[in-house]
Amino acid sequence: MDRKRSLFHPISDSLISTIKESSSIAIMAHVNPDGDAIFSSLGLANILKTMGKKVYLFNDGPFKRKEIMEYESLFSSSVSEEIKREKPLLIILDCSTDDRPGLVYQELKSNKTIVIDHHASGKPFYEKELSYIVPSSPSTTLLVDEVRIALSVELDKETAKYLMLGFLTDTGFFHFISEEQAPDSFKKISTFVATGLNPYELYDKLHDGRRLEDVKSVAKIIEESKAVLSGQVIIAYERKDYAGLERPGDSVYSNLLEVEGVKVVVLIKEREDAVEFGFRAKRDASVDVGKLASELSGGGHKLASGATVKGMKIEDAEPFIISKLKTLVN
Ligand SMILES: [Mn+2]
Repeated sequence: MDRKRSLFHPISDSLISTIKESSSIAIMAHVNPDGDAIFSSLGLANILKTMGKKVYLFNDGPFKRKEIMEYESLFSSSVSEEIKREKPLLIILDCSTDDRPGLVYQELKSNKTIVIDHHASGKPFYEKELSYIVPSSPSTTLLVDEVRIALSVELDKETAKYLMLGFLTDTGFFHFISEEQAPDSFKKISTFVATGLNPYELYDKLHDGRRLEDVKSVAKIIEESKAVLSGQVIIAYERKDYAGLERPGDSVYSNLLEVEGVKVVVLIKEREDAVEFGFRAKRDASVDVGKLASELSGGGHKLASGATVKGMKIEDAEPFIISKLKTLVN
């Protein structure tokens, strides 16, 4: 990558003027929200409120992850008739396909829509002029900050906290950031920190407060994991009876990616009438799990992705995914 060029390409004038001209705005992100989905929603909401806009926050949930639970009450999962009549501008965050924003989206999908996202794969469902899609960005929150700059809104401490938390969850606290992403991202982080944020407090917010039972549930998943394809792939299972409170994926991936010789970690999640695959690849393994996921109609990035295969039985998942990965890891 050309080092002189910014990681974040310019935002179209029509996107900025559309926001400026809209008095009421509805914000949505993907269902089963993660930190980036919720914190980009909250950060953008703050920015728009500073501009005097009426802002509605929507998300179908569920708010399972510890770091987003406390914000659930700020989000609505249904759209009132009044809001439908108001026809707010829709801004969709962190979604690469039109099924990701969930059921609330169906109610407002005929409204004028802006999409801000950093996913590389997926089926585009947006108007190019009114979208800001930057796959090289480590999080959607950093793109929201670019929009803030283009709107000439000053950064306050609370907004900076949200934007930084989305970045930290999507990069596993700097773990998944590439050398191409680092310089421009760190410039942004320095402006966030300059508002008075303490990185260690944010680290604690993301990592502390687990219940011992949850940590033990993660340990159980790791205990059952196994190496295949000469140790290049580790497969783990999140069974239907998994009882941990939060989604265990992040802890499972970070532990198993530390194993010597591993290139890809697969988490096979047993769901009602479906199997969900989560993929994480080692940076230096040159395996693009984003491509693999999009082959399975899923989405994600080169190093982190996921896909759901409907109707698949749990016992078929492992041979299926091993046959897919066999050619990729060699
Ligand atoms: Mn994201």
